[in-house]
Amino acid sequence: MRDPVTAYVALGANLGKPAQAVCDALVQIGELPETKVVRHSSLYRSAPVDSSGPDYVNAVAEIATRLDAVELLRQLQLIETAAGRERPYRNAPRTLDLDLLLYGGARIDSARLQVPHPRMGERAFVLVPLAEIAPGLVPPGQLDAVSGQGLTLLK
Ligand code: PH2
Ligand code: MG
Ligand code: MG
Repeated sequence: MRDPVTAYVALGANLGKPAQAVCDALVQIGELPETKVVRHSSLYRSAPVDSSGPDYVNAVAEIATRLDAVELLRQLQLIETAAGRERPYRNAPRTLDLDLLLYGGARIDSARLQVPHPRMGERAFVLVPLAEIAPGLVPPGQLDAVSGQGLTLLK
């Protein structure tokens, strides 16, 4: 069996009960086959960035998984769908968004999946929680660059 891979998943929600959806998703990710949640960040609140609707709740989880990246993505999308995720248009407000940020050191550029996530370096709602649990992965200059995007600690 393959060795576990360390991967990072960004969680976000701004419809329904966003904090509850993010907490439930952390549990569900830990229940995926061949997968455990190693650690997760605090929850953060922020205004929508290139999106609309209520404030978002965001977090990042570090996982160890034996699923390959495409199967992990498929499983994450099943969790999104079970949480009532609809996709009426790009960046629409959502009940749950689970984005695969990093999968070991892999670089993947397919139609369905890009890893590292192409926009992760621009977004405080990803970089701040990621730096909380994996400071070595976020260069300080990158954090400084997004520090103007308001983000408040939820719990
Ligand atoms: N996700 C987006 C677009 N905009 N803004 C915030 N604050 N949080 C998000 O998770 C988010 C967003 C697309 O996935
Ligand atoms: Mg997203
Ligand atoms: Mg997404």
